[in-house]
Amino acid sequence: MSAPASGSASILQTIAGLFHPPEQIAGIQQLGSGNVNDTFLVTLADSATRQAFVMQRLNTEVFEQPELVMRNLLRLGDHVEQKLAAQPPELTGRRWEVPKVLPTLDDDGHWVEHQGEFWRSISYIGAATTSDVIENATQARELGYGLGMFHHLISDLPTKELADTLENFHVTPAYLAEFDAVLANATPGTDDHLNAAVDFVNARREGLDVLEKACELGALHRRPIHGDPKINNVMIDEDSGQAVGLIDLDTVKPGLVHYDIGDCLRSGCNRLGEETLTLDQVSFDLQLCRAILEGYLSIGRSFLTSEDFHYLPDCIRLIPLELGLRFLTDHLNGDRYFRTERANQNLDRARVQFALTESIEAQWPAIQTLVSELSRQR
Ligand code: GN1
Ligand code: MG
Repeated sequence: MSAPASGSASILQTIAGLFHPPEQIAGIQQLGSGNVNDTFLVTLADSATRQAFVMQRLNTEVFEQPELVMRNLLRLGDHVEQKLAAQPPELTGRRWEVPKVLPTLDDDGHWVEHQGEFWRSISYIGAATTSDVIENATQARELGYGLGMFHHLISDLPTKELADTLENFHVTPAYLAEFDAVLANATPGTDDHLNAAVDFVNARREGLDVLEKACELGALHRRPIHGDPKINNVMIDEDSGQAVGLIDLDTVKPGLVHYDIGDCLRSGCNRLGEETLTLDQVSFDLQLCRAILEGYLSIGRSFLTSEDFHYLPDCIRLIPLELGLRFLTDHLNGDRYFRTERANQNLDRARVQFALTESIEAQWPAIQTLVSELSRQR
């Protein structure tokens, strides 16, 4: 198929037509609110088999080796498909779906490189939705359950079979080093919010290596993880309200389950969501935290060690602090990593994560009590 003359709509049509017969494509629209890749929903006129699929342009500035991302996705898909075929008892009476990589029409490949862009398609999970902001404790429990089930299903996928597609992802000391390098080159700011955010990080340099150190000491071990299990990556069945699967699998790679648990909690326990501008009202909701952890542990209890429990409070504090640091660094660096729609958006996002971190610090004894109470229920 030849390249389109011009215009993004025709490019979308062209690319979609490489994954599905063009005459059956009814529409293409933007999907979701991701900060890194571009995602589109392709609806089909022919409803006999699939009604829609998801098409994505991978951000190759972030994922420098997209072929490895695809290899991981395919490996993960095979593994989980086999597990599901054996009908795991934990899923009895539950729906569980895994987004599948779709082949291209012509040569049975799984992606398209077009004018320097990398495109792939995956199956669409119907009758399920995601939300950017938590709605209630039932949803929180399902969020936790979804992550626990995801971890369970990939727990026996050998890490050596997954490529490291994003070096130092969630390695907080590496983000701190990047922050320092960017800050050293930044012109001194006169913005009070920016200066306060920099001060916030400077006051918290100690202990940012807590999880990596635990890993070096052998207390924690790398396993396959999702990498990005925030609230809008957990699909909830429209009828039952149950979690039916995790999407956005590009960051599946070896890591610590603590990165995932911390990320799920920082996202699920912030009732205002990560784009809020009412900073003074941002707080970490401990009731939601309990609900998410209970949901997670209904599955995760079987594979978490007492060392894993020991480091749970640390990851609850570390991951929002780390994300704030990542947003702040990107702001100082000219917004090259996280997509923005307005000036100072990454600074504001950083401030939200720092407000969440502060709220976590203020509730530290209660968080420790909660985790030790939950760990005793083993
Ligand atoms: C990015 O693209 P998206 O929205 O799924 C980021 C995550 C952050 C998240 C914050 C590969 O995820 O680590 O937690 O933004 N993904 C990557 O919204 O860096
Ligand atoms: Mg993502």
